[in-house]
Amino acid sequence: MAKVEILQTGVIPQKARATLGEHFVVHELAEGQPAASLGDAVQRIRGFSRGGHANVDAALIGALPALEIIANFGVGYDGIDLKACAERGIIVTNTPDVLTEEVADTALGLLLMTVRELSAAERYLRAGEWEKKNYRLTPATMRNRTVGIAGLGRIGLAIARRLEAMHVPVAYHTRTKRSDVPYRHYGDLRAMAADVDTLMIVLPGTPTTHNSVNRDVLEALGPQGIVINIGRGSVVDEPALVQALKDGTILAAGLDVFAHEPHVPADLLALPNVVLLPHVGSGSVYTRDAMGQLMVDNLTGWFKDRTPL
Ligand code: NAP
Ligand code: 8YV
Repeated sequence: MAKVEILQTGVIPQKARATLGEHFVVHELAEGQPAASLGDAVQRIRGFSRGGHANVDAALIGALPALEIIANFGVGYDGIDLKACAERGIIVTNTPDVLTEEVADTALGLLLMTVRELSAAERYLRAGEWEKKNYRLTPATMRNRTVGIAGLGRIGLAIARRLEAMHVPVAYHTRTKRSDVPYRHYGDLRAMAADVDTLMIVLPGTPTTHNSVNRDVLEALGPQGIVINIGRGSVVDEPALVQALKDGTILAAGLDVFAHEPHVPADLLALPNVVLLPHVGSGSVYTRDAMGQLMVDNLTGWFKDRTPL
């Protein structure tokens, strides 16, 4: 039987790329390259492997009349036009669970780096400064902090469990109160920010979360406030965050995600009270390979018997 033809766009691990090649005829499309450059193949492409946050808009979906499924490499599927998919009955799959613990580990690392200034302390040692004087005692500590987690889904919960082990009190904000956790629930993000001093953002990038961490929320968090964003850059009003870090509205921030990746505003780069990571939440070979395998399994499951995982 002839292999199904699929489109691959955006970065995925080499291993997943090779596995895709075993199952499918793979057409590669670079970001920004028009679908028309694929010639007749656009009529035959039935599946789509979407890596690296590549933009999948209505025009691209419309250019693929036989498309049945878009398999996303990643749990967050912002950047895929879901309305256009729904109108055509196109299935969209993602890669939850397999990255949950890795991203939670990264979130805790970023939190500790920010609160205890660990990256600044390391830069200090490497610069030979320790020979002259001890690194300063950090103004912040986890010992008297309460963490409000915005988004207590798979990853938020894995972060909460780690914080519990560290004896750090946890509260959370979601639209729906969970019945399976002991933490205090807030339906209102600002109200939670007013009651905690550390905001851990694990929200997806959607129209309803867009810029929801705004000046108002940052003011409620207060001058000892620390913001960690491991969710999506679009959730935070980035200019408002920069201003809040500059004028002491909050103390510090640790960011793995940004509004316009991979661009990081010069204002943020210049600030001493921010720790910046290049979106590495799930970025180990082990976890990215697990995500890649799940993405491939979603495609093969669909074309075998219409059951993506
Ligand atoms: P999930 O299980 O779907 O959890 C999402 C959580 O957000 C749920 O608790 C949901 O609760 C809450 N939520 C959604 N919309 C909301 C809104 N408008 N207001 C308040 N709460 C809202 O997803 P996950 O697996 O934990 O992943 C979360 C996100 O992390 C992903 O979407 C992705 O953007 C990001 N992520 C980042 C990295 C990285 O490398 N930095 C890696 C993986 C994932 P309710 O529905 O009850 O509101
Ligand atoms: C990305 C992520 O998938 O899963 C998500 O939502 O943000 C990450 O795991 C990763 O950066 C590869 O694009």
